Amino acid sequence: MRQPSLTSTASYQALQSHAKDAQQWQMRDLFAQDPQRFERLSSEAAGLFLDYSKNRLDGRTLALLANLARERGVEKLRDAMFNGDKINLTEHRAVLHTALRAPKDKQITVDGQDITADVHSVLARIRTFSDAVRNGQWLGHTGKEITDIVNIGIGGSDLGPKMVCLALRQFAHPRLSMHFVSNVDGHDMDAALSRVNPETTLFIIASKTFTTAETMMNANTARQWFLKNASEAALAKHFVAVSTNVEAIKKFGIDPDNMFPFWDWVGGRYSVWSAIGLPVALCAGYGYFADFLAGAHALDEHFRTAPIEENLPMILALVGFWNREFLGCPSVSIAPYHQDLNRFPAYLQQLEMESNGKRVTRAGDTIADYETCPVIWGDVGTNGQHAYFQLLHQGTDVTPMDFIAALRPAHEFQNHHAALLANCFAQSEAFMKGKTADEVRADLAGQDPAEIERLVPHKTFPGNRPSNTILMEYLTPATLGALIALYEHKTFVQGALWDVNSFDQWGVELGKVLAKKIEAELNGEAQPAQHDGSTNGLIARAKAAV
Ligand code: G6Q
Repeated sequence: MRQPSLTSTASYQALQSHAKDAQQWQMRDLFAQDPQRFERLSSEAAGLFLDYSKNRLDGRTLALLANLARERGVEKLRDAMFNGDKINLTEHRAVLHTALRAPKDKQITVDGQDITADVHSVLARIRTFSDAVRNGQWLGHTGKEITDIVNIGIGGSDLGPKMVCLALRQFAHPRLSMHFVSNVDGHDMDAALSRVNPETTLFIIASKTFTTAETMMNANTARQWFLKNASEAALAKHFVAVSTNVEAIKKFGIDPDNMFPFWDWVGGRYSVWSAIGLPVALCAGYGYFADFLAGAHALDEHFRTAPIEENLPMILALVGFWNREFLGCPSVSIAPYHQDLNRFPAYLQQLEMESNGKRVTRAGDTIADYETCPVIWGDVGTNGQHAYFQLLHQGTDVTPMDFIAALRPAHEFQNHHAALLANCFAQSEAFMKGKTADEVRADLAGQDPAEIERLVPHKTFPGNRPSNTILMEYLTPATLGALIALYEHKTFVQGALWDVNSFDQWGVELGKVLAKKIEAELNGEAQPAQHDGSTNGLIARAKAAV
């Protein structure tokens, strides 16, 4: 169905004229004028608190943005997603990662099939298997307990479980070390294999399609490495698969009893809640995996039922949309002030950029008069402060920030935690307030006046730079589940506003096809094809180096 173009809608145009005023606003003034601003522009759900008061907007901006969301049918599309309608229009698929975390009694059907029953039957298998590995009942082929788990997968079959296992480090089983091999670069596999013993290692081959080139190459290498000192019969104790493709896993030599299925209505980057999350259940235990799902479900229920103005994912999406469309911000930086969330920015990079990095509408029209997904990037605080925060404070682009922190630590070094939170809050304050030329002059008072004037422009901070702060009490499986679901739904809402299909990723295909051709040429299995001059030259240099 073809929607009227975004920019032609009445609410978009109302926002455009409102933005002419808002672009002149100084956040310092907005805070001075409204002592209740923090209370007014903050909201809470599912164990997460969102402060969005340090943005260049006011109540009217939000009301206009909420009108736009209504006019663009965001709530209708949300309901269609939860309902299992095939909203992934280019792949004719339902989008039901929310069903993976729904309770047993929730009836959801796809093509007449009760998928909640399917989901819970796989969860029961995950529970039995992860319990057996963790409590030492599942043994390697020489009778030893498993000590190392190597997950082989890439993209959505890697980033989620890796990020979550790291984030839940404090809940990890003391005997089990987790390894993640994703890159086709042999150094990745080499590093993992050099740290593990085949007798005590369990490999998880995680691939929805079981055809992904990198994963297949890594899986075959792991299999050959394992078979150097073991028979084919021993594979059953050391190789399991997570996939939708039972035929391919049989061909690879994995017993279908060792396969944990999922379904085509789970997108790769939304799959950590499915059997792709098996490493999480192994590492943290099934109970915590269930808490992780429950945390996400709590956020789902909030997203499904709360009015737009109080709805965390809606607000986060609308504020981001405002910054992108009307304040012209080309990127968003994610700053978790929690070391265990150090892979969270990379996870969000895939989630948001693969979902909404699109340039045609759902009906296939080229988007010419508005911007879509900004670049998502970042790293943990306080590290980033000593690296790229310079640009964020004084560079020519304005980059909105998302600060994420837990109010209480899971360690006993209270002084570290106070220092961490102080830095987190100080940064958002500094981005918002900046430092005026007069404040710099006051700081330098007493020095040579000419030297002061020379330094003033360098030491001035423009401020007025937007940020959100997301707080939780502790980083637990449940709050982590809610946090990821918050960003999933933010991504959904923005995709709906931009009218793009957030659930396909055709843009990754071209490079895959070309790489296959070039690989054959590098291996001497195909005649050199006619590439452009640069590509020909690079191939020739690589061949000469062999
Ligand atoms: C995610 C993408 C992509 C995918 C990988 C791995 O949404 O589709 O990152 O997860 O390409 O695919 P397989 O799981 O099929 O190996």
